[in-house]
Order: sequence, then C-alpha cells, then structure tokens
Amino acid sequence: MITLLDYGAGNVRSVINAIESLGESVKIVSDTGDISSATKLVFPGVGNFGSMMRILNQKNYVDPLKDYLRSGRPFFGICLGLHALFEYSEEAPGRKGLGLISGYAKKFDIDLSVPHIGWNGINVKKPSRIFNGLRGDEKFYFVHSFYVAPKDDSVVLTTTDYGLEFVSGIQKENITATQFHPEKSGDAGIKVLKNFIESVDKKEIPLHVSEKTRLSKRIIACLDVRADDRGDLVVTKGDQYDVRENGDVRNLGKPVELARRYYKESADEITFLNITGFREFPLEDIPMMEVLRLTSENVFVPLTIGGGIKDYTDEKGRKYSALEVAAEYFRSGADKISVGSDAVLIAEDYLKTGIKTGKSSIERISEVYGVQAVVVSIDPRRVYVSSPEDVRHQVIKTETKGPNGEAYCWYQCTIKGGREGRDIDAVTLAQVCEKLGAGEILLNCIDKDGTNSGYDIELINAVKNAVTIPVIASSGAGCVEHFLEVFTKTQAESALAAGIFHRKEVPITAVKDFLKDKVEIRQA
Ligand code: 1PR
Repeated sequence: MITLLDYGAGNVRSVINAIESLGESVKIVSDTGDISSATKLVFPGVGNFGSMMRILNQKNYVDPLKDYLRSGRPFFGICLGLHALFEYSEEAPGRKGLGLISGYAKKFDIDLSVPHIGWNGINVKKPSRIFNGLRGDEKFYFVHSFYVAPKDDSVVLTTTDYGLEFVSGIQKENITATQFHPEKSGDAGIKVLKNFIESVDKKEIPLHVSEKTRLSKRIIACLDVRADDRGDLVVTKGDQYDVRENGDVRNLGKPVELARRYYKESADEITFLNITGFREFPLEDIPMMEVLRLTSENVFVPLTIGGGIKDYTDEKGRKYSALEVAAEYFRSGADKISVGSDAVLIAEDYLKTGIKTGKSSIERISEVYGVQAVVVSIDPRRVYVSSPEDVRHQVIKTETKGPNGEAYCWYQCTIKGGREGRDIDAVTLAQVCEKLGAGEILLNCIDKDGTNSGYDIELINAVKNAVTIPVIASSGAGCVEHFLEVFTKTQAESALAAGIFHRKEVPITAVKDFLKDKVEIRQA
C-alpha cells in the first residue's frame, strides 16, 4: 500500500494511475493520522509553492510530515514535493518550506524559455535503487520554473542541464525526490516508480553516463474532439477549421483509442481540444471528462485539454468560475489546460486598462496551479496589408504575398473556433497572456490547418521572438520534412500535428526516425 499526499492542487490522478498500473494500491491522505501511519509515502506536488505550503499548514500536515520524513520510512517527492523539503522558495517569498534539507528553490534566470517544459535527461551522481534497470540515457518529463539549490552536495542524486546544470533529483537516506515527473515519463518513469515501490536493496548506477543532457523537441498529437450529429464523441479534423464533409462531421476515430495509439507510438504529449466547448458548459460535458479519466489510466505522458475554459452562468443563474472548470479537468487527469476564446477577451480588456485584475481565468488558474499548467491556444488567420502603417497591429513582412501583391500581413485572432475575428493580433495576444501568467502558447494557424502544406514559419517566428515562454507550432504538417523545417527555421519547442497522424499518413515513429541525429528528440 502506497500512501499518497494530495493537498488538492493539480493532477494527482496520473500518479495514482501509474502506481496502480504496477499492481499496488493507493491510499490518499485524508487526515494527519494517515501520514503518521503510512509505510511508504509519495508526495506529488503540483502548482505553486505558496499555495502548497499554505494548504499543508491549514490541514496541520506539516508536523506529521516532518515526523514521517525523520522516521526513516521511504518517501518519494515529485516536483513541488521536492521543493517542499527545502527551507523556502523564491516562488513564494516569506513562506517557509519543511526545512529538512538546507537550501532553497531558485527561479531559472537563463536565456532559454521558462518554464523548462519537456523531456530532458539526467546526469546520475550516485547509485540508487530507483535506477535499477535503467540505461541512463532515458529522458524524463520536466515542467517547472524553479529548481532546488541544496547547500550540501552530498544529497544530489541527479543533475540536468538547461541553460545551467541544476539539481534534478536528491537522495538523503530514506528521502528520494525528483524534479521530473516519473508518472508522466512513459516506461522509464514507470520503472523509477516500480523501483521505489519494490524496495529492492540493490543500488545501481546506470551504465550510460552523459556529459551534458539536452531538452528534446516535443512531438505532440492533437485530437480535436466534438459530438457528431448522433451525439457520439468523435475525433474530428477540419480543413481550415471546417470539420464537415458533405454536411457531416468528419469522424476520424475514438478519442481514447487514438490517444492510446499515439502513446504507444511515442508521442511526447497528447492534446485534446473540445472544439465546441465554447458553446457548451464543459462541467456538464461528462463524456469529455470520461475521455480524460480513461486516457490517463494508461497513457503516461502529459495530457492537455482545451475548450470552454471560462467563467460561466448556468440557466438557473448559478455561477461557475473558469478555475472550477479547470479544477475538474485536472481532477480527471489533465496536466495542463488550454484557454482559447477567453484569452482573447481577457487580453482585449487588459489592453483597455493596462491593469492586471487578478480575476481573469489565466491569472486565477496560474496562481493556483502554476504557470506551467496554463496554455493559451491562439487561432489566428492572415490579414494582408500593403503597408505596416495601414493598421495599428504588429505587422510582418511576408514572403508569401497577398492576393493583390501585398507584402505585409498581420495575424488576426479569432474566437469560437475561428467563427469571429477580433481586433487584436496574435503577437500582442501572446505577449499579454505571458504577462498575465500563461506558461505556454499553442500557436495554430487557420490558413494552414489541414492543408498539409507545412507550418506557417513566419507566424511562428513572429510570436516566438516576442515571448519568453515555450511555443507549440501547430497547423499544416504534411510530411516528416515539415517537422525538420519548423525545428530548424524557428525556435519553437514543440510541433503539433493532427490530420497526418489520424489518417496514418505519417506515423509519429516515422517523424522521430527522420529527426533522429538532426534534432534532439526522445526515442521511447
Ligand atoms: O475557445 O477556449 O473554447 O477552445 C476551443 C479550442 O478548440 C481552441 O483551442 C481552438 O483552437 C480549438 N478549435 C475550435 N474549433 C476548431 C476547429 O477546427 N473547427 N480546432 C478548433 C483547432 C486546430 C489544431 C489542429 C492543428 C493541426 N484545431 O489544434 O489540431 O491545426 O492540424 P493539422 O496537423 O491537421 O493541420 P475555447
């Protein structure tokens, strides 16, 4: 029996699923007695250091947790569950950590995108039983803006390189904790958890020792989901956002089945977009929650869900906040949520006043769950102009001239699945959302969607160069060369595709085989 400390933030569902997939049962801590009586404790921290410590204090978990950690019984901390062991974190000045390990959590101050999101390697510094059976060159999934800086080097189990060499795992007697998420790291992560659960005495140092680890470019499979005309939830795919063919919604498969297929084919991440979420209330959309729950049972890579994340009032006048909608998605197995239409309206309001209200969905969700849990999905289309002076938007000079020979264009943001164009450009939207607390940009392109003609490199460069958060390039992938093009001509961290994967025209494994030795990628 594994005891799991859940303080109510973020996705602990995947940790439970990962442990249960190993045939072990999980007891979730519901009072202080559960901590005191635990024999093996896992603490998956997600979200924000300040809110984590506030909740641990409110629930009176701090003292029993310290007693447990000092008792010599096995402990495994994940991400914030690692930071919690330290004295404090720059993420929440003035808020004390458990203080069992001297040192603190520091914010990345580097020239690369922050958060550090994606699959990176580990440099192993000492033997541990959690490494049993690992080669040493596996990649693990990281998602964080802060890293721990212990005063005493002897606790360092692993380091990872991202702009600098940071501590990505610690081991001090019975206490093991990792910055990466084993429950989101495919087979390699499951092996780490298995080693912890089995408590074998043998301690290994993996054979492969890397000089320096490198963050991989991620290949993301995207499933646009909606009900078809019979009411069944299907994966669909549009041509420039039109998902109907001869009047019917295109049906390219069942969401859970497809997600499982992509996991087996080594997708680094899976995104579900509830594409009609803007007109329905997602909390009533039980089938979509069920899709997440079932997928997270045996798909151990990050899952993102978008669609309908906004404040909502039902017909009886009851108000639901975007935070509640997001919370339900996280509880069902999502690691990140993606905000589309609401982000545009939020940015428009912000641009009118220049004031952060702290009340928008982006601000509220990132405050509670951390910026890394908030993706902003942008659905822009090109608007050509003859001269940059013609509009007050951020305009680019384009090599693909407009219908009347225009040499410039701006990217107009849309809402409601491309149905309504707004007076704001994609570059400005991305910049405002970063300011408000978005951790990543999912950059679609209506002109390119479903065309198989390659990514809009000009759009991706314009947005990527304007923000410091990671960007997912989306729309237009038609062959393996398009992935190489997007990774060599832009700094995008990830490339997403839908149609070519659903129609089995280009499997994910073929993309990875082609990119191998050209671009840093994860081979499962
Ligand atoms: O506005 O917060 O409710 O979120 C709705 C979400 O649904 C948004 O993220 C929006 O992008 C998405 N969406 C809405 N309508 C459509 C549609 O297609 N009619 N899909 C839609 C967006 C675009 C991509 C697609 C890539 C790759 N899909 O995600 O998967 O373009 O396709 P390709 O590789 O086949 O070219 P809200």
